[in-house]
Amino acid sequence: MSIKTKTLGLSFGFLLFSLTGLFLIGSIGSQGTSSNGNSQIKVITLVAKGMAFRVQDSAEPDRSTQPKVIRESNPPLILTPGEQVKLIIRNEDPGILHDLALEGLELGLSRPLQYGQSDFITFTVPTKGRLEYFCMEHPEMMRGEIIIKE
Ligand SMILES: [Cu+2]
Repeated sequence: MSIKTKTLGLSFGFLLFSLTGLFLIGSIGSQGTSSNGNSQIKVITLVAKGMAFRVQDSAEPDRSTQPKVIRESNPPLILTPGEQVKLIIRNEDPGILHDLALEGLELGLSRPLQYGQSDFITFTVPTKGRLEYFCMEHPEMMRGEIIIKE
């Protein structure tokens, strides 16, 4: 067994490892929409933190990586008419209950979330009307606009 063969084996292993890495990065990049039969669902993750909603830019909550959170409080969500949306909420406020509801669609979680818990609501964006997302526990502080735009 020569040293050369061993090095070759190592390089091959490294190549495989790199390819796997690239594949994983590719999967993460496409997380924003997931296919469900013949329809596309847009996934948006809201994090309740510091008595406000923030948008997490990766689709699914993933505790293994540091989530990248957009700092803006209660940012407007821009959605397309007819689009199917999965709105995930995760409570990251220790000791405070939060939940999520949609004004204009009369839709909401059936129970508030404890710290660390998450849940979601799914809905189809109406073609017209006015929507707002809000926390039923703190409807004044935690409320954001949903802009419906073609
Ligand atoms: Cu709240």
